[in-house]
This record gives sequence, C-alpha cells and structure tokens, in this order.
Amino acid sequence: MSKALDGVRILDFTHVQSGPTCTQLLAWFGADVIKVERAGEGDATRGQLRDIPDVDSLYFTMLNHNKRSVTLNTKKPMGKEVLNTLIKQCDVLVENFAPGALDRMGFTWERIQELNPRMVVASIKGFGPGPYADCKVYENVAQCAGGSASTTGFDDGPPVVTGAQIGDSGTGLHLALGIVTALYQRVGTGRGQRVTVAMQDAVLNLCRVKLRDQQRLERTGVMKEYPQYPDGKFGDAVPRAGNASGGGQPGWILKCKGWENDPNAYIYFITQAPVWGAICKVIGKEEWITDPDYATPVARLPRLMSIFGTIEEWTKTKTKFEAMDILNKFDIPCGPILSMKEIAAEESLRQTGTVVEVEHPTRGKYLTVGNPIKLSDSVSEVKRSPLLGEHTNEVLRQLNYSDDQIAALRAEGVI
Ligand code: CAO
Repeated sequence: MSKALDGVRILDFTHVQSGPTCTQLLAWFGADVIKVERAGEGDATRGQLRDIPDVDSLYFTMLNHNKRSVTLNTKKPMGKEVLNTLIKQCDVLVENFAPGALDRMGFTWERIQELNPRMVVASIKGFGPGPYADCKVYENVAQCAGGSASTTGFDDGPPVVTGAQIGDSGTGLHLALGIVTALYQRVGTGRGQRVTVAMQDAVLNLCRVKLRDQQRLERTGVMKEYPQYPDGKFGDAVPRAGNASGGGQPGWILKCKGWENDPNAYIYFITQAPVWGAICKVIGKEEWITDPDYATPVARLPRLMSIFGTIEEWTKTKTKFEAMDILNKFDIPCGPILSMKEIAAEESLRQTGTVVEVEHPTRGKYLTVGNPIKLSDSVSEVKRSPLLGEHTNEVLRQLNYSDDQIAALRAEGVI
C-alpha cells in the first residue's frame, strides 16, 4: 500500500522532543526522514534517562521511529558541502535548535532559498518575536508561559504542570500540520516557505478555553461552573479549577471502591444535563429529578460540589470498571482514571496499533505509542528508531558520493 507522504524527503535537524515528534509523524505517513546528528554524540536524548547501559534510551527510541540517521558535522566546511547537497535534494528542513543556531551554521533562510527555492523550512522556537525570543525553552517553560500552569491544579495550591507534553509534543503536532499545509500550497505556487511555531503559542492555542474564561471573568466577576463558586473568592485572573470540566457539562473526579490503597481507583463523572434523570436514579436520589434545587443545570451550579459528594458515596461502592459498565448503559459520560500500567496492557489499544511492541537490535522488545492518526489509505507501521549514523553510508551513496569520498569524509571527522 502506498503512503500519504511517499516521495517527500525531510531533512530532520530536530532533537529532544518537540521537533522529533513532528518528524516522526511525517515518517509514519510515509515521508523519508533523514535525521542529521553530530558524530559521536547524536541527539542528546539517546543518552538521557537510560534504563539499559549504553543502549539508546526509551526517550529517544519512542520519538524517532521510521527515520534514517546520518552523522554529519555541519560546522566543518566538508560537512557544509554535504548539507548543501541534502538541502538541494530534500523537500522540507525541520529544526528546533536554539534561536539563531541555523543562521550561525551559515544556513539562513536566504541561503536555503538560493540552494532550493522549493524547500519548506520549518522551525520550533520557545517564543515568537518579543521579549523572550532569544530564550532556550523546554516543555515546562512553555506550559508555564502558555497559560497552562496558572490554570492547572487546585485553587489553594501552587501552579501545576501537566503530564501531557503539550509544550513539546503539542508543538510538534502543530508544526506537522504547518508543514503539510505548506507542501500543499507549494503544489500551486512551486515555492517553499517558512513555517514557524512557538511553543508558547502552541500551548496557548491548547489553553484557548482559559482565555475565553478570562474574558468571561472580567465581564461577570464569577465563574459559576468552577469549584470556587459560590463560596470562594474570584480574583482578577482565571483561577485553577481543580478537576472541573470547564465546559457547560460539570464534571469531577470521584473515588471508587479501593481508593484507599489504589491511587488510580477514581472515575471522571460528568453530570450531563440530558441524563440528569438517569444519574439520579442510578445513585438512588430520584427526588432530585423534580426538586427545584436540583432539577435544572442552573439550580445545580451553586451546589455542584455537594452533588458530587453524594454521587461519590455511590461510586465508592463500585470499582471504576463496574461504575463504567453501569453508567454507560444510561449514556452517562464518565471515564476511568487509567494508570500507565493499565494502558500498556489494554488489548484494544494493541489491536488498533496505538500501543505497539517494537523489536530493537540492542534493546530487545519495548512498547511505544504508534500513530494516533489513522488514515484508511496510508496505514502506519512502526519501525524501530535508527542507531546513531546507521544510514550515513546509504544516504551519502544516494546523494552520489563515491566510497572514496565517503572514506575521506570519515577521515576528516565530518561523518
Ligand atoms: N553539526 C555541528 N553542530 C551542530 C549539529 C551538527 N550536526 N547539530 C547541532 N549543532 C550545534 C548547533 O549549531 C548549536 O551550535 P551554536 O550554539 O554554536 O550555534 C549547538 O549544536 C547546540 O544547539 P542548541 O543550542 O539547539 O542545543 P542546546 O542543547 O544547547 O539547547 C534546547 C537545547 C532544546 C534548549 C534548544 O535547542 C531550544 O531552545 N530549542 C528550541 C525550543 C525547543 O524545541 N525546545 C524543546 C526541546 S524538547 O523539551
């Protein structure tokens, strides 16, 4: 079967997490992704958080599937020549160096355009133009600067970062969309263009509803679906909302049977208005169906936390899976709090290729997350990540370098 991005060649200068997330997605869709790394060291994540000595870390393997690895010192003149050739033969260059690094290497946008006017040049930076434009940025910095940390956690606690890597992987996803969009436009114009995504902007885009709430708060002074209402005080900025669902369908995380010993014996419970009657019946509070204090969403808002307390008395008598079974029969929206251990063992995720077991030559078998985007005509197979420089010779030969030239590059420490 063909792949959606067959024939697209990506020069992958990415490292750590944000950029590699993007190029891994493009590789899953069939692009030929050539990852350029420094000889001897490679992407820093190869050696980070290692669980097996001298073996590429899971951090690296899980972000670099389906790519080819080439070692190249792009600061040496002979390395720059190889890079010139790569730029001429690739469709997209993706990078997430610190600000200015590509320019310092001698590969400005103008220079790249001279070499290949069709090239799409895609970059991730921590911040866009402004006071922090020159800053290096990692995941949690982006979460803090993009509005996520100030709106995550409980009202009486400090800001909290989330485990979902919205700064890195979230930005990588945005960049991938930018790249395929630019390639689509190139079909008509014949020209490449620059695609840039700032991590702060990507996080803010994912926190859009909190900017919505900021404006609601400024107009009305109160957020009725937040747990602070009606007794707590609201300041002048969107507060942390604990586990409130934030939309028009109030929700909260409730204890289930076994919560005393199992940190994940919880369920997310949503009191969606159309199934209010069913909720009341399930938890044995049928009188709430007609009681004016409980019968309508508006009437329930000031007493949400006590309502969830009553529902929790019921959920505490069931395991999270028993509660799911019962609630789903009545179309009551809810979700079990699944641990990573449970997710890793979940058969349905294996069936869909969302959780995949991969064989690696030095690591053996390991689990990874496959492509979450399913295309019916371009099915993703997960292929192991490359060893450092595994494809250097192969790629150079494709670029018409002779064996003697390759040996000379090696002798000079360029590859
Ligand atoms: N050959 C020769 N030199 C190379 C090279 C190669 N193949 N690949 C990289 N280099 C050089 C770069 O040119 C740069 O050199 P100069 O500083 O002399 O210009 C140098 O290696 C280091 O690059 P860097 O500054 O990007 O790397 P770092 O480890 O110091 O910083 C990071 C890492 C992530 C903080 C920074 O790259 C960054 O802010 N990136 C943008 C934001 C981002 O993507 N952050 C998410 C990272 S995931 O949490």
